[in-house]
This record gives sequence, structure tokens and C-alpha cells, in this order.
Amino acid sequence: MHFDVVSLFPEMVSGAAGYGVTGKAIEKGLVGLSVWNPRDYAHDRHKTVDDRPYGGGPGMVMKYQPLLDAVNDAKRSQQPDGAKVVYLSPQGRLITQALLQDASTSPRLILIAGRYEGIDERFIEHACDDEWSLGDYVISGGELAALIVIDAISRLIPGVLGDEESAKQDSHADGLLDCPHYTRPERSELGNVPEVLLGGNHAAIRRWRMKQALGRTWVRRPDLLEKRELSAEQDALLKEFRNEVVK
Ligand code: 4HQ
Repeated sequence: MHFDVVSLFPEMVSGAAGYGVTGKAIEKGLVGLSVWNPRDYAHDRHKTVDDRPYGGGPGMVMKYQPLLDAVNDAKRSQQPDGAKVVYLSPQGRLITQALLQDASTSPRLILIAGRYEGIDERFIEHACDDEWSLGDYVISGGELAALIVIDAISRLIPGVLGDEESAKQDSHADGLLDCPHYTRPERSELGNVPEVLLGGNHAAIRRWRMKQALGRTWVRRPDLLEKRELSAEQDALLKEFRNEVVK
């Protein structure tokens, strides 16, 4: 998988992506990352990348030309076919694990990180295949959104996570929230580790974890359960959880 990010703050993207799981994935050659600065494609004396909005109002709007030239260079730099161009903004489709799962099968993603009030709509219409959103809140630039997309997709690429930390075990991998986790000490002033986790009965542990994941999802994110079919075992475990809660 190759990521291209178009950003006015290229070091912010390459810097942050160099840490941890994404950093290792890039090191191993499992993930490629190129960052393109629209400033390098502005040809006037002041290297202008933004301008005042037509119709008036506060803030500035990113000009389409430096962005378009940056995207075209990005496309030319690798095999251009299969590259999907995505603009990150609050107006986009909500990013979910399913959307990222789907995107992870594409060989190449070109992510557009906007600044200021946003970018000229004609660029979005003409040069972008899709628009994605982190959620219903506003951040100061698309770089953090692009980094989140890169991080979350990298985890899905075979070989990026070790067997131990496999993405199959991630919360949301099966549409549920994660179960609680514990480590030493066994007993403490904050409370004790649930007995079942200390016993080594792996079937019982698996059932307990599934029950906790279902129960928490039911309590905290009932919307996730409505979208999802439960197996007979899961249905029984969730009923057990609900009976214990109302007690
Ligand atoms: N922004 N999900 C405005 C976001 C955002 C989001 C990125 C702020 C684009 C122009 N991006 N710029 N929410 O708030 O992706």
C-alpha cells in the first residue's frame, strides 16, 4: 500500500508516521509514504497557496492550482492506475472500520489535507474521488485526519502487526467494542482482576471476553448492535449480561 499525502505541513505527516506501528511498516517496506507540498507548486513570487473567499467572510480558501499540480505529480510518481484521491473534511462520509477495510484493498491512496476554511470546491469535484470525515467536530487541518487514516489502514495490511497483536483482535474488527484488559498486580487498592482471567480456562476466558464486549457495546453503543447480527452464543451471552445488570 502506498500513501501520498498533499499537505502544507509535510514534516508533520512524515514525522508522526515515522513512529510506532506505521514507522515499522514503512521501514519494512510494507507501507510507502510520500508527502507533497502544494507550496512547491505555487509559481508566483510569494508562493501563494490560498486566497480570499468569493462572497466574503472570514478566513482563506486553498487555491485549486497548486493542489491539482501536486496531485498530478503524485499520480505520475507511481503506477497511476488504481489511485484513489480522498479529501478529508467534516463534509465527508464518516470513516468507519468497514470503510477503511474496503480502502485497504486499494494499492494506493492520495490523501488531501486541507488548511484554513477549506479548499476551492471545484478541486473537490474535479480531482477527488471521495470525501471522508473523522466525525462531527472540527480540527485545524487535515494532516491529523490523514495520519489517522494511514495508521488505521496500515494495521490491516498483512505483516504489519505481529501474530500476537493481530488486527482481528482489535475492537471494532467485528463491529463490537473491546473487552476490558488487565495486567499485574492481581490484587490492588483499585480492585482485583476478574477471577476467570486468572484460571487458565481458555474457553471460559473467551466466553467472558465476548460477554464483556457485547455488554459494553449494549451499554455504550447500542447503535452498533442494531447494525449487526448476533450468533446464538452471543445472543445468550448478552442476555446473561443484561440479567446481571438489572439485578
Ligand atoms: N478538517 N475529518 C477543516 C476537519 C476534518 C474532519 C479538515 C478541518 C479539513 C479544511 N477532517 N479542514 N472532521 O475537521 O477530517
